[in-house]
Amino acid sequence: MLDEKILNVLRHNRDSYVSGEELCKLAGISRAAIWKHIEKLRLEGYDIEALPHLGYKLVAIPDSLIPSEIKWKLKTKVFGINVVSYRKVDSTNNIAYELAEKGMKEGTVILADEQLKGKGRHGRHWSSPSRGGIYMSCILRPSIAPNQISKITLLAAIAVAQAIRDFSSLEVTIKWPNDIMMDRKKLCGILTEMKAEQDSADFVVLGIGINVNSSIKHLPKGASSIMEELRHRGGKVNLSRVDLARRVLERLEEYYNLMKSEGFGPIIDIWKDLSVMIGSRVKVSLHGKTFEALAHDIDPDGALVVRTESGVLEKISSGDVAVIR
Ligand code: BTX
Repeated sequence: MLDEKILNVLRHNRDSYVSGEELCKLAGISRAAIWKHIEKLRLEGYDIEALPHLGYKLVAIPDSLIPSEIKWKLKTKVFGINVVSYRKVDSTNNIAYELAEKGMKEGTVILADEQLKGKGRHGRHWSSPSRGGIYMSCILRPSIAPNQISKITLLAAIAVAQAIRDFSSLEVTIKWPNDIMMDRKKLCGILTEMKAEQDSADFVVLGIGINVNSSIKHLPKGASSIMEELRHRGGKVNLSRVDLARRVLERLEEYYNLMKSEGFGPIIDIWKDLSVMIGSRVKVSLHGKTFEALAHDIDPDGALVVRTESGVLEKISSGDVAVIR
C-alpha cells in the first residue's frame, strides 16, 4: 500500500522532484523507510532518480503486468478488484482455479509474464513466451447454468477483439468460438473453465492469452502477434501490454454488465458484427469426425449453427471450426 502511495505521488509529479521530506510526511514514515520503498519500486522496474537536495523523480515506468501498473487509472469496479501477478507460472488458469476454490472474489485477475504449461482447449498447449504477451485469468461468479458457459467465452471474445481494436489500428475479427484473428492468423485464444454444482456454476475461470510483442519465431505456425501485424503495416513496434490489459478488463466489465442487464441477445449481435464467419464454408471437427458445411448462424445460447451438405441445420456447441478459403 505504501509503495503504491509513494508511486502515485511521483506519478502526479512527473515533471518535478518530490522531496524526501514531503514523502515522509505523506507516508508517515522515516527517510530511511522511504529509501527502502524506493529501492523496492526500482527492483520492480521503476526508474526513479534521486538527487541529494531535490528529492525523487519518476523517470520511467516498466511495462510489467504488476498490480500497481494494472490498477493505475483502471476504469472498472469489479474486473481487477484484486490483481495478483507472477513472473513465471505453469498456468494462470490453474492458479485462478485454486484461488476461486478458496473463495477469492469475482473480478480477481491473475497475470503472468510467462507460462511454462499454458493451456489451450482440449488439452492443447498455449505458447506463452516471456514478456511477449498477456497471460491473464479472471475469476467470475455468474449466475448461469453449467451448459451456458460458452456465453462467457463469446462475451470474452468480443471484449478482447474490441479492446485490440481500441488499442491498435488492427481490424481483428473473431472465429467461433474463441479465436481472435488478423488475416487468418491467430492473435489470441480464450479458455473458460468452470466448477459447477448440478444446475449452477460455482465459478468460472476465464483465461485469455494475447500475443502482444511476441516475435513470430516464438509462436507456432498460423499464429502472429499485434506487434508483428502492425510492423507489417509500417506501424508502432513496442506496445504497452499494461495499456492493453487494462482496456481488456474495461471491455470485459462493459459487456459483462450488458449481459446482466439485457441478456445475451446484444452480445450475440456484437459477436456477429465482429465475426467474418457467418456465410462462409467451414470445416467442422467434432468427436473425431470432420465434415464441411456452411456457417449459418449463432443460436441464442452461443452455439454455431451450420448447414450440412445434405441441407440439415446442425448445432455445434464445442469442437473446432476452420474457415475454408
Ligand atoms: P485452442 O485450443 O483454441 O488453441 C490452441 C492451439 O493454438 C494450439 O494447438 C496451437 O496450434 C495454437 N497456439 C498455441 N499457442 C499459440 C499462441 N500463443 N498464439 C496463437 N496460436 C497458438 C486457445 O486454445 C485457448 C488459449 C488460452 C490461453 C490462456 S493464457 C492465460 C490462461 N492460462 C492458461 O493456461 N491458458 C489461458
